[in-house]
Formats: sequence, structure tokens, C-alpha cells
Amino acid sequence: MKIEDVTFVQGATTLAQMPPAPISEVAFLGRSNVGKSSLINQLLRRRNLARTSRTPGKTQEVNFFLVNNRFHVVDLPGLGYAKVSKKQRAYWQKLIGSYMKERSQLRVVFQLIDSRHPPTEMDREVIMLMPESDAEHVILLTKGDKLSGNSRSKAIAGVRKVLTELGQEKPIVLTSAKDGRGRDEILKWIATYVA
Ligand SMILES: Nc1nc2c(ncn2[C@@H]2O[C@H](COP(=O)(O)OP(=O)(O)OP(=O)(O)O)[C@@H](O)[C@H]2O)c(=O)[nH]1
Ligand SMILES: [Mg+2]
Repeated sequence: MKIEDVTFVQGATTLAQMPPAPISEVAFLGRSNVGKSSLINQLLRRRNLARTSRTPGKTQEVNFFLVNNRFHVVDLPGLGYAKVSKKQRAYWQKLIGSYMKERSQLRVVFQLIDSRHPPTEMDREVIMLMPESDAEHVILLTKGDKLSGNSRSKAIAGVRKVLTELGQEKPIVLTSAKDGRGRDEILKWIATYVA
């Protein structure tokens, strides 16, 4: 698949605000600062489309991008960032949970996990939440450019082990927003599920 046309549609802070059009969606989900917005920019080859920051808690809306006039890419706020208020954190967590369960347009959830660290409790919770959604589930390990060759395969094996412990078997892709690794595979999954 080639990315030809990308436009920002809108941001939403409630389910009701989300675009009603029956257009297939792929969402990027994971803890704050894991690299969701950066990876979306790399995927869509647009430098500053989704806003990124070194400081966690950057994305504060559910942002919808229309790609090739065919599907939406959805940039979600990060889960579990300690420095936003407890109330705010709980709100996002709840909204993202109902988004995943109720949004009928949702075809694929790309769950981002930092390749440099073992999956956190929050990562495990997201893995366990997925069976409640009708969407496909693909794991993207982020910031793969920061790992040496040996630790890359270790990172993948570590996440596979956690998935097995939780009774899940999902595709795992090592990615980098910096050097673009994994991009073709992400596009392949999108093409497969966004028919
Ligand atoms: N080296 C490297 N740094 C990355 C990569 N992806 C993201 N980063 C850095 O990680 C930080 C967070 O990136 P974001 O894309 O804003 O993360 P996010 O998951 O959207 O964060 P929130 O919006 O707060 O949930 C930024 O400083 C990025 O430059 C990557 O693949 N490689
Ligand atoms: Mg972001």
C-alpha cells in the first residue's frame, strides 16, 4: 500500500464526538511517551502531522487522520502518565476502554510497547482488554533503533513469553520512528484488515 493522501479530520475527547462515518479505523495505543505519535508520522511520512514531545502526556485528544480517502488512523492519548491528574488519567483509561469495545469502525489496534523494557503492568492490562474488542491486535515494539542486534531478538522473545503467559498469540513487529524499520509490515497489516 502506498500512502498518497493524508488529512487531519478532528480531535475528540468523548465517544460521541468521534466521526460517525462508517470508515475503517486503525488505532495506536500504549503508554504515554512510548512513541505513538512519532510512529504515525513515520508511517504516513508526514513530519509534524501528529504532535510529539519528549515530555509524556503530549497527545490530549483522540486524533483522527483520513488516509487515501479510505481509512482513519487514530492517535490515542497515552495511558498511565503519572503527572496528569488521577482523574484525567482515569478518564482517558475509561474512554479508551469503551472506544475499543464499542467503536464498530475499529479494525486493528496496534499496541505499542517500548522495546527497551519488559512489558509493564499497564501493557499486560491492555493485552487482557483486547479479547473484549472485535478488532485485530498487533504488537509494535517501539524505538527499535536504540537496541543492538542481540537485544532486538531478546526484546521480541520477552514480549512473546508474556503473551504466551496471558494465553495470547499475536503478531509482534519491531519498529522505529527514527529509521522506519517495521513500516512495511505495519502497512501490510493495515492492508490485510482494512479491506
Ligand atoms: N530513538 C527513538 N526515539 C523515539 C522513537 N519514537 C519516539 N521517540 C521519542 O520518544 C518521545 C515520545 O514520542 P511521542 O511520539 O510523542 O510519544 P507518544 O506515545 O505519542 O506520547 P503521548 O502523546 O504523551 O502519549 C519523543 O521524544 C520521540 O522523539 C523511535 O522510534 N526512536
Ligand atoms: Mg502522542
